[in-house]
Amino acid sequence: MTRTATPVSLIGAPTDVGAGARGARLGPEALRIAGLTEALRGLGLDVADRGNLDGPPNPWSAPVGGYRHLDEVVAWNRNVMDAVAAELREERMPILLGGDHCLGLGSITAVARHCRERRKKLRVLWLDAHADFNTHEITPTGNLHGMPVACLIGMGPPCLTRLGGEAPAMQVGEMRQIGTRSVDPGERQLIKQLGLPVYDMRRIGDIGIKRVMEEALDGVDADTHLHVSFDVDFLDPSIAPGVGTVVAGGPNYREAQLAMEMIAESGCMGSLDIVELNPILDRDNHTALVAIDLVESLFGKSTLVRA
Ligand code: 5AB
Ligand code: MN
Ligand code: MN
Ligand code: MN
Repeated sequence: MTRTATPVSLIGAPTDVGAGARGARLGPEALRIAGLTEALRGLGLDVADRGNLDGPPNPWSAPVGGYRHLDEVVAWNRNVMDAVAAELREERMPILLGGDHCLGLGSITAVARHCRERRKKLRVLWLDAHADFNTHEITPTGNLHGMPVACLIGMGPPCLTRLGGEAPAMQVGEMRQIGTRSVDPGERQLIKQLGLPVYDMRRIGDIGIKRVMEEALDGVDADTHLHVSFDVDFLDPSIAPGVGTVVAGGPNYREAQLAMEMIAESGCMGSLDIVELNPILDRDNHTALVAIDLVESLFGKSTLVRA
């Protein structure tokens, strides 16, 4: 029996207010031009492109009190949260096209609220070279794309931690970080102190991406809403150079593809962020094409010959 796939909705959030480099604001167009809608339709999915959200421009100013562009980040995240919530209410799968990763806060806040309303378990897979676990006290940059995970578990300014009303939006134990390889000293301490589950690159090297994904997906069942937050800098820069913060030593093409295939096989993905793509730093929009290939795997394109 074939299950009817959930219809998907693309939501563009063209901003880089949370980032340290400009250019992620062009991410949604780069993904569209590289053929995201066509690729998903090619897999038989019902795709609606909702266009781009609006929000304040990037003031490109210095951090104040440990935060850069806090008001702008709040405004964009409110819009993202509302747009993601609207799709979930209509039983559609929201795909957030970032934009920088501060937007994961709005997206996951909406998803977490949806899970509470529907009494579903939440599991967030944070595919990223970075932990994004800074607070205003320990951040080396003040850039809010390095803080969404801390905000989600209730550490941060109330305007962000209480974006959805209640704080915290989610518990540390509901997240699995995968591909981590660049962690600031303060983040490292906090990860240890709070027990954030992290599958860093060393772990992937030690036990392999297959075991890592089995463990990260352990306990995910029909009652689970799986949210995938795909920071494109998760990928090794040799295959994905078009991101603001490249870190060498990431998953290669096949490792990333297998990770995505295994997520697809869980059948539980209910929402997705594609963030941090920076076409200004890319060549011929190649990184967008790689990201789309991998998103196709997330939606069930298989390398199994006898599939
Ligand atoms: B990304 C850094 N840890 O906080 C910071 O790309 C980098 O969303 C954050 O993962 C990278 O500024 C944020 C040095
Ligand atoms: Mn990130
Ligand atoms: Mn990152
Ligand atoms: Mn980045």
